[in-house]
Amino acid sequence: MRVNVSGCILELLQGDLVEQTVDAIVNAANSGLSGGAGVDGAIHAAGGSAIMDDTQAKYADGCPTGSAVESVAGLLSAKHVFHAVGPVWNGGKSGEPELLSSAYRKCLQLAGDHDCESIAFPAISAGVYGYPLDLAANVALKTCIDFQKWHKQPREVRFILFSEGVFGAFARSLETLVEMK
Ligand code: AR6
Repeated sequence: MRVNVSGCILELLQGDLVEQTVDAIVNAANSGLSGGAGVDGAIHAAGGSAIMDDTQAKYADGCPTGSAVESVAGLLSAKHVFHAVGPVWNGGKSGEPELLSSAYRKCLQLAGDHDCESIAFPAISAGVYGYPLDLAANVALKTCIDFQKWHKQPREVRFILFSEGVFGAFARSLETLVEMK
């Protein structure tokens, strides 16, 4: 599923994030940047040790929730990995939507800073961190659409959704947001 937002592309694909060829791949990291399961495990396994070496050298204090930092992409088909730290779901009254939105926005800003035309996101916080899927999809897509309305870079934003269920939730959410435009 692909939509045009003010001349930029927003695309949803079902698949594996680490197989994407883009300028920047986004990791769903933890604030210690210490690696883990899910997307994080897959990125470090496929990208090799250069990614962890670079993040440890540059960000000894980690990265706060709601933000993101850049590293090399090692063996991945990308120029950069942006390590984004989404919130752990805690019922929704602890600032989760704002923190999730700001993690996405920071990645989109990093794409501009590093001259990236294309960026691929996972569904940040929607796995181990327990963010309800429909709500996570709405925040993710709304944040990207709002950003793309005002910025020309990155020109292409892809969401790589791991399963049919996650893809379906994002597709429904995108349909609703596009109708509301
Ligand atoms: N490609 C695309 N999506 C994937 C892949 C993949 N290879 N692998 C998993 N997903 P999660 P979080 C989906 O748990 O919720 C780690 O331990 C998955 O199905 O990776 O932000 C970190 O170190 C789900 O839809 O990220 C943190 O401690 C989505 O990616 C913590 O997990 C996000 O799930 C972060 O948790």
